[in-house]
Amino acid sequence: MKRALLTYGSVIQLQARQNVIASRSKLVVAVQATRKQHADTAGQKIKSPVCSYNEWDPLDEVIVGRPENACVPPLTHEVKAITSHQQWEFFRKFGGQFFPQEHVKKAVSQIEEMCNVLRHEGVTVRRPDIVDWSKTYETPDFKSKGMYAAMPRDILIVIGEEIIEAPMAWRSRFFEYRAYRSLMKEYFQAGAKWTTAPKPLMSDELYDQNYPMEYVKDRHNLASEGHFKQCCATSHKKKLWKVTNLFGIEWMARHLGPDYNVHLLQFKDSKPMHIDATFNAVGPGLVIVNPDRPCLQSEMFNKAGWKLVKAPKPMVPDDHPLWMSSKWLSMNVLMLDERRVMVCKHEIPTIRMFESLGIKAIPVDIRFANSLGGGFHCWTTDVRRRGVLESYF
Ligand code: DAV
Repeated sequence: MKRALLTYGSVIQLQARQNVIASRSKLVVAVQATRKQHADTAGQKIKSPVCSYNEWDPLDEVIVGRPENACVPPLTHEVKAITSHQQWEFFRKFGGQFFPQEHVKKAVSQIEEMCNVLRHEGVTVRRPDIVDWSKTYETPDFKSKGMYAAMPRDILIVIGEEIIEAPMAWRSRFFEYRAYRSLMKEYFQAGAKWTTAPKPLMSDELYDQNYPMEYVKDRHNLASEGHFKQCCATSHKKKLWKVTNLFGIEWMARHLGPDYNVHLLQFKDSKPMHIDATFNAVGPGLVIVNPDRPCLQSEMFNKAGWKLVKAPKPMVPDDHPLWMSSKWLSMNVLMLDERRVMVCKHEIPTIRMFESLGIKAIPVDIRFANSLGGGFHCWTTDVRRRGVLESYF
């Protein structure tokens, strides 16, 4: 029987020109699918340890990233395109070196505590391997070092019984998959379907060196002139994440096949990065939206009876370092099921919003970990949620 499902997806993040696929875990994809079980070579049904159809069914198993050995990315073109100008001095000074050690130590203990809370809530927690990210590496196309295995949501997505590994959009993240190899092999051997999407070469030609980095106004002009730059880029009209390109989306759509519909969502945002501090689907028919980044496809959701709830303003103090994100990590939450949400304990307005929706807040503090560029959603990848395919549109 054919059913439809809305899963959020790690779709395709890109950073480069049309002939590149780079992917990341954060686009909302609406999919229609027939649930299939994979058969082993003897034709017997085997159950996959990896299985998820949305982001709110009861969470059984999750991968939580690691701050250990995190290295500051060198200030390359693609990094400039999505980081705030105020941070560039930091990247210039520390690019290629470890993030400030005292800060990382605090992030490590906050993430350990987050793992403990998840376990206490009945979730199995898995971690990537510890890797030395300070090593310089070279491919025939570029040389880099870095960066970390802190944000598994950027690199891994589960759709049905398949786990898909995305190529990364930054050169400093090219070899990030190495931290997840042991886990991937284990899931594969236990019956998961495991796919790695094609990696871009990431040579200089891949990047649009003329993309206007300096002024947000220039980017707005680009949009109103109707230009559409794929590199580092996006316009007001077509928001692809700076880390998402059409080539990658096409790859994902074809890979998933005719049973799935992939919807492209567009947002007004001059600094687009990942979707989950912009638009976060937290329940069947419920999405938390960033009031500063309106979605151009809201109508599609309204028509289908979805409720779009505006996230309250974040409470992060101005002097707290956020090297690779905005303060909107406040809405970057993790659903443990439809009625429980892991949320920052300092974000009282966000906690109240969830409570008013009948969702119990599990407050945790990962502010030091936030500095590395993500909230609870970014720091995790859902491996297994108990649920079935449903139709939401
Ligand atoms: O502020 O929109 C969100 C998540 C980055 N991993 C932002 C960034």
